[in-house]
Amino acid sequence: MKQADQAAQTLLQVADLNQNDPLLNGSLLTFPNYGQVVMTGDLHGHRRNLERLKHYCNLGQFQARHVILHEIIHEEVEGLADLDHSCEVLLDAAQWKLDFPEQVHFIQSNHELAQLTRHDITKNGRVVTLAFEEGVREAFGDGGNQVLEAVNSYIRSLPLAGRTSNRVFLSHSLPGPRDVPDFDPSVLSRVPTDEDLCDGGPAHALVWGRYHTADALAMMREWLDVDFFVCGHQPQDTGYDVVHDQMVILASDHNHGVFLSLDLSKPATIESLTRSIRPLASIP
Ligand SMILES: [Mn+2]
Repeated sequence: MKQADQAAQTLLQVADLNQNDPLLNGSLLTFPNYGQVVMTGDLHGHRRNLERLKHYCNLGQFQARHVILHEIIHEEVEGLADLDHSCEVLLDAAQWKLDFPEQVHFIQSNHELAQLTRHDITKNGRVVTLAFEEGVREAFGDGGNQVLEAVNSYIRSLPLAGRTSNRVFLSHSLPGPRDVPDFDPSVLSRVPTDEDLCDGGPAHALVWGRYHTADALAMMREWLDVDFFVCGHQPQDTGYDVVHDQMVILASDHNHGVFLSLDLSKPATIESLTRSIRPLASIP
């Protein structure tokens, strides 16, 4: 089979698995009261950290362990002329999902959403959505567009968030303080529409928000009926931050990156969440 056919087929299979995830209700993954969820921060094409996660999770051995990945694409490259190879990391993660469909989960992020809606994001002087497309065309030649279309199907299939039975909400981000009063939490109980996903829609707000205030988090806690949030999105040079004792922000896209292994069978506290954070560099 042609390399592009194979890549597209993998992504389409994963899109189908995402939409038919037994844990999915609407656009929310609901985790049981046993086992663990390994929550990550943004990955941004960090191949080595994905390898470390696979090594740590050891999903074949630990069948009650889940892992959530998000913002896998749009690699931070050294020079302006360097290619973005993050599609290879996405394909690697997709293969992990095919190997362990009930344990590997993906959720929506603003970079993936921007790739789908062709909303330009500029980082360090380059438009990352275009750099991604260029990287895919370079890797797959004439099959580039076929792979990009499959990437879009994958992105469209992504759940918006996860919720655990011990009352932790897992998402790429949360609506920013200005968007919280108008946020429509019922978006989590449906498959997001185009309107939900575009600027001004609740799914868009959920993955783009920054600088959360204590009041905004308190409101979200009440609406979502949760106690704590674990997210990525806001860069963390030292790996993580704790905001207003309610929200943990993780980064998994550099050498000081971390992940959080959440025990689903015990009540979660901000202390237990913080204690469960591990540096990726400690994993072989
Ligand atoms: Mn982000």
